[in-house]
Amino acid sequence: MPIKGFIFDLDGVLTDTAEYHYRAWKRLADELDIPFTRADNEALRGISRRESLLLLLKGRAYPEETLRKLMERKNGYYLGYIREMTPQDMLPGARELLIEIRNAGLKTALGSASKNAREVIERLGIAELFDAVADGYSVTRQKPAPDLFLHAATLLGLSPTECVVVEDATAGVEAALTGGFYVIGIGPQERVGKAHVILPDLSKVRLDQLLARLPVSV
Ligand code: B16
Ligand code: MG
Repeated sequence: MPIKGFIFDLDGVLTDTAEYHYRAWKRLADELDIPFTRADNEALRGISRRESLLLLLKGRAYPEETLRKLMERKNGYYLGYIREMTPQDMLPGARELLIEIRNAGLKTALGSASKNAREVIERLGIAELFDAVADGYSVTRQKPAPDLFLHAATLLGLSPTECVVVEDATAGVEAALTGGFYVIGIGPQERVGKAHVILPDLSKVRLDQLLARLPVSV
């Protein structure tokens, strides 16, 4: 089946909000006196807010109400950081590829675990470049479950085998493969090695070359 649509992850693919997530989690961890490094933050890539908090707490138990307040506090810090985002914060080549895909008549969706995804794409000035948005509010089971990408494909009216998912996280690549999508992994082999195509980033990436590298049966 030919490719008819692309589903883009947000953080780590279109923009680098991982840095802001890191600063917000680090601030919370410092306040709680819990050690938290950039390496620890790497493990949170593509993981939901709640799962991220549980990883940060490293087994420390808190009542549900406290967990909710800690997530709220972290998100407040994060929102403060992303308020400074502008269209300049797109990662190299990402906007150009999105535009090229749309000009070719293919559909585009966002498939991000973030509950702040809509605000981020507004700030980046790319909200109009998506036919559909699937975000942290769209499904209950987060990556590595395939639900978010399956939801995005449904919104586009396409089947998984007609879609390419572009992801930077191990959990996201796994989610897309489980869902039966073609996957482009952005980042190092050890992180996205299971994807069909692996790229360091989206700079200078051309749509026709990308499609030619996918194992699509026509
Ligand atoms: P929020 P993505 C993910 O975005 C981030 O990679 C991950 O670090 C974050 O915890 C998650 O969104 C939830 O974000 O706290 O804003 O709801 O990579 O799926 O675009
Ligand atoms: Mg990501």
